[in-house]
Amino acid sequence: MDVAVEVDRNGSCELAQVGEKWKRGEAEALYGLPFAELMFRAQSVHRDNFDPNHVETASLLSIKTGGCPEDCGYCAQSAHYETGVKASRLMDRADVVAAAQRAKEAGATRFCMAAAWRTPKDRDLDRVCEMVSAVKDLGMETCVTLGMLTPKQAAQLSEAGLNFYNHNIDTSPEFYGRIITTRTLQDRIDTLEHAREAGIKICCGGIIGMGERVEDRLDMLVLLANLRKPPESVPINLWNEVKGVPVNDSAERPDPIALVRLVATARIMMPKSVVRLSAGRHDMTDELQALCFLAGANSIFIGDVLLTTKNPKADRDAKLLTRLGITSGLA
Ligand code: SAM
Ligand code: DTB
Ligand code: SF4
Repeated sequence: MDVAVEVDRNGSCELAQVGEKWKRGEAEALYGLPFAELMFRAQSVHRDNFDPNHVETASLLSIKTGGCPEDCGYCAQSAHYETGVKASRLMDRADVVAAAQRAKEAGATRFCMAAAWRTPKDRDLDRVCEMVSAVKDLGMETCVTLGMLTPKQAAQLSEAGLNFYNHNIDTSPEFYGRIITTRTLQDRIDTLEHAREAGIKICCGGIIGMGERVEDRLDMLVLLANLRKPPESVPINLWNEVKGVPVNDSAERPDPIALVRLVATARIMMPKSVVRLSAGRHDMTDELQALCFLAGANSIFIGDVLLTTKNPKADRDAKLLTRLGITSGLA
């Protein structure tokens, strides 16, 4: 699938794609509704498609940290920036399986293994496939995020039993070039297609709080919703501050209500997708997270760390979900 960005005379950006379903104007109209109206619509869609009192719990493990050749301007693991993150080698399978077992005991139903690669080497992919099969044997859903994939690599992961591939578009087509120069948005769409073709479910979303405009956030949702099939999982990450990366120069904390509006808009535009309130929860109040769940977010990462940055402690998450009467792997 090709993604073409056309910016018309009014400055609006249209994504020309096969089977285009959503236009930016429609996303803007939803996003700009009076808050109560937007929330009512989002909750109605949520109830029609999910149990509104349930949140999915996933756990992350960085199986290969740092030293990444890509220049993603938000990331602690890029070799282009001095962030203080030490590069490490691919973990041993036994250590990964032990971490997955601990995550399962802590209440995670999905285990996501992340590697700071541009694209996996064949030898490394063989090892990751063994990890996927072993984690699956624990009875957990499996997800990996390894950078760009060829169709053959995607097929190999599928053969190993992989459930989800995480590969984010990160931001709008217009803002993308300000954040990453070492691979294109089209490269990312191609990888998503390879994973889909191989029968793997897609986990794809992005980040807010990198200096982008609200229009960029909406264009990101438009692109996701217009994919041949919207991603089964949509992670919405609030940029977690990392010292030493270029995003620091333009990052401004988004208005919390803007985050809730974006989650609600995502819920309406992608009714059947699980929307994950992903990075950034550590610095969110309980009240903001509760509003995001009301707006239709129905997945979180649990565990004290994400990849290199902080996540809320398990007891804080368990207490919050209990206070809200939300069922999850935690309670
Ligand atoms: N290297 C692989 C890739 O980029 O395809 C996988 C790992 S990468 C860390 C996965 C995603 O985490 C990124 O696409 C980005 O959306 C998100 N991410 C990375 N650093 C972040 C940060 N500081 N705050 C919020 N989200 C972040
Ligand atoms: C996603 O969208 N968020 C996760 C997961 N996919 C791999 C990663 C968040 C990383 C936050 C920054 C860090 O801890 O380094
Ligand atoms: Fe590398 Fe992924 Fe970080 Fe980009 S986001 S620098 S590809 S680890």
